[in-house]
Amino acid sequence: MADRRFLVTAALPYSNGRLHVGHIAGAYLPADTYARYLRATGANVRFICGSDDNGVAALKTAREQDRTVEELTAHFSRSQRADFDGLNIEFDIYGGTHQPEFVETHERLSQEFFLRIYEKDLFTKRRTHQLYDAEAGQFLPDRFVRGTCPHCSSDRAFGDQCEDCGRSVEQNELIDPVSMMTGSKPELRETVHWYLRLDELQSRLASWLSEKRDTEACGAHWRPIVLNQSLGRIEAEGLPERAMTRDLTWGVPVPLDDPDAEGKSLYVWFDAPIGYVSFTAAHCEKLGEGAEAYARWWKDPDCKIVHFIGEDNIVFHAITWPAMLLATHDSDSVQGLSGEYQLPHNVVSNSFLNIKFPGKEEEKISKSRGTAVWIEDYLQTFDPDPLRYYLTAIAPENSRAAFDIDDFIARNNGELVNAFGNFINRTMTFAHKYFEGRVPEAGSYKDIDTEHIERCALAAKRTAEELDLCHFKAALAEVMVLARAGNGYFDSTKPFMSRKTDMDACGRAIHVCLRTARTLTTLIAPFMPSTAERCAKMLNLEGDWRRWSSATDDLSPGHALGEPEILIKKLDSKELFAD
Ligand code: B3M
Ligand code: ZN
Repeated sequence: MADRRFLVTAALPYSNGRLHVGHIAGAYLPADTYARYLRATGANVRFICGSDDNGVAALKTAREQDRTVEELTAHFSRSQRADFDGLNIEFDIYGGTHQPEFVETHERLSQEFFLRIYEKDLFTKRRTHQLYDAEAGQFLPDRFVRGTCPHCSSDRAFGDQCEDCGRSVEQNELIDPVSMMTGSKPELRETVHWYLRLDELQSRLASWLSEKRDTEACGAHWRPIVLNQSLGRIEAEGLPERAMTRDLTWGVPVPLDDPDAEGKSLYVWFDAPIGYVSFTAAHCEKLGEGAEAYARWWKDPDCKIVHFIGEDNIVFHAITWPAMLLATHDSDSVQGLSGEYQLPHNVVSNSFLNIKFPGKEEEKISKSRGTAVWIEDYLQTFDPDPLRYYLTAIAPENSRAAFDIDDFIARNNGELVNAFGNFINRTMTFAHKYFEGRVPEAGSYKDIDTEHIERCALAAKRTAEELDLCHFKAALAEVMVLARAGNGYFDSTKPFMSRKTDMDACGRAIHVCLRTARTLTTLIAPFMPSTAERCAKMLNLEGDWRRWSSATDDLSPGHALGEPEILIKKLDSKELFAD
């Protein structure tokens, strides 16, 4: 098979807080599931993530918590990484745009990127007026200023975006702006910034995005929410120039030999996506390939780049970032020629996740109101897989969904324990009890057996088709259909009866059940990796059992099985919120 290559990324979390279930459902879990699946199909995959350390978010939290921004971001970059580890979200590299190990390569690549666009004449230098806090002696970019939203009149709007309606806001449009530094009323002062000529790039972007409406032609399924938001934005308002620099000293310094560039950094949304590139470079370096080997992943049309993000990041990944990539091209080719930065093959976005506590109404996840389930807390009591299962089963793929605590417990104890766990356990215990822990002979299959074996193959095929389209929820449902079919087969063939009257029939049924368990092991692996490992151990599978094409392999009669153990435990909701 030709070398199929994929570069998979998950949005870089701001390193100024902890991670909750909404973050995981939004970008990280689907990305991990996808990377695991691609690997199982034999593809060559790099899975990249790391912390977004620059910009105002971290600076503001550091001020509030009276810590240095370096210390704060190092702390959260580490703790978020531990959360991912605990959930078996396995990146090839976890970088950090301002972490000591990565900052040098990151700054170099970000500055090269900026200069490349500068040379292409796609920045406009502009003298503008921006909000300035005279008491603090500094400009107030982005979230350093708060006010009333010009679109929806909410008072939870900041200098970049409104928390309530989600629309982007220019700081000069804010009504009654207040400085987040001192609480004072800011004044307007003159400053200079570099604006990306999105207007110049707009028509190429629009035609590139429009092609994505045709799944057949572009070979990827772009979710409607991504296309509607990005194309909708272009069609409704056109693309104005956007400032890509800020009056801040925390970040990547603007690499221009110009007195106006002094004390300025690149806008965090300019350098953050370049983090995907610089962490790829750091990984190549780590492997001894040299940093420049990143080009093999980023500038080669044979490698497919897939970004996983949450809905609030759509415009940045489907418009601004592709615009930046296009802006570096020599050619007019929309996708980019070999040797030029490739545009994403897909941008996969989920909607937000709400939360529903027992006895309460569904509500938004909010840090300040304490309505979140933190990963750190969850992992203190539970295994990662029940959460991975639930967040995929309810994935907010096309609309909002809610993490409902009662439903989480009910689905674990109902679907996972009853359908999946029960099937594996009854099969394993039966084989141990009546076949000395070995795979019995199949003899010759009857119709019911052949039909069931065909169902296993069909499940493998359907699950793969859904995963190829990034329909994770539907893919997991296919796996569960097979688990239920396994129980149905067990019930209909009644090995518990035939063992008294017809040992051949009994052996055949258990053989087919063990084969089904073998298939389920491979199919569940991208979703629930540690459960799959335990299944593989119980079945005593050797070799690359995660390989998708091996899912329907038969088991040899006489093959010795491992020790049976309870695969999935029942959960009690009290454990989750015993505070
Ligand atoms: N840190 C925003 C966020 O966490 C941002 C993502 C960057 S991806 C390049 O919502
Ligand atoms: Zn608003």
